[in-house]
Amino acid sequence: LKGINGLDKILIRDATATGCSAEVYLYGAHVTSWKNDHGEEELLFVSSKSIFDPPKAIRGGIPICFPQFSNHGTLPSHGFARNRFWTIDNDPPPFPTNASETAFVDLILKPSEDDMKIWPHSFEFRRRVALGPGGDLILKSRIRNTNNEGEPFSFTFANHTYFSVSDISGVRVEGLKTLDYLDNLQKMKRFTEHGDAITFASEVDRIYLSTPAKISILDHEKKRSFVLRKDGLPDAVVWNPWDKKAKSMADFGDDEYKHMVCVEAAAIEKPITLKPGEEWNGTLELSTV
Ligand code: TA6
Repeated sequence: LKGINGLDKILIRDATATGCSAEVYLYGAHVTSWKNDHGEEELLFVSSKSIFDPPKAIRGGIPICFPQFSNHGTLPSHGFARNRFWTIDNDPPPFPTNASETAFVDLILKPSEDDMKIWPHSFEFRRRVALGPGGDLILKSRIRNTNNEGEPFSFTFANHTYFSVSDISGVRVEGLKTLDYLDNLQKMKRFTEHGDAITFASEVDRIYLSTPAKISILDHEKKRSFVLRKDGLPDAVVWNPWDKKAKSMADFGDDEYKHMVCVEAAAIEKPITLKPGEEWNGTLELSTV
């Protein structure tokens, strides 16, 4: 399919249930829409001001941060996977076919010569976007060090998911109590979370460390929760830009911070190191209750 600005996108539909679907742009392997069987409404936030014009990343949906999260390293912020055109991976399914997946697409990214100039490591990054039972969204990442010999490489990673919420002031993130976090608004100083839930009354930009496999995001007004289930992704970033930072982003509406929250299944505190031939798997499953 042709998406915005003629960029290619793929729509996957749940052949069995009605209304469940997801769409992913080849640009960035970027998921920009997810609808499950709870009323077929759009569950992800994409900014109305997102420019869909490479090399700028799409604002919203689920950007992939690889091989570097944020500015923790020498690459551009969040690395370059979200700024590249991926291809459809027709090789033998890199992921065991799972009967519960009703529809999926497999995409693959390998570094270009230019990429090797800024990050001199050869890799294969395979990404499966799938729909599961009830229209759950399943995101599988498999990254392999394809250097035959030579050096291992290390990377940090995040599924930078923008969830659509009715009003950020009625949102609670649960499951992170007693955990340590690094506060990006205070020079990455380390704190411990004492609250039962994270609520929002100003900009929040934190990396929670060694988090549980399940995290919930409650939307009070909609009486609905997002549930994240993750494996291989120990950390979780919680971000809302609030008003001032929102105004500073050209591809983000001034008031849009009220209708989104990012909770990002990630691997940041302990970079992942792969020896030649080794691979890493990270899985994130999103559902609503
Ligand atoms: O995930 C939170 C964060 O690292 C924030 O610090 C903010 O920079 C956000 O990502 C968006 O980054 P981007 O490069 O997409 O504008």
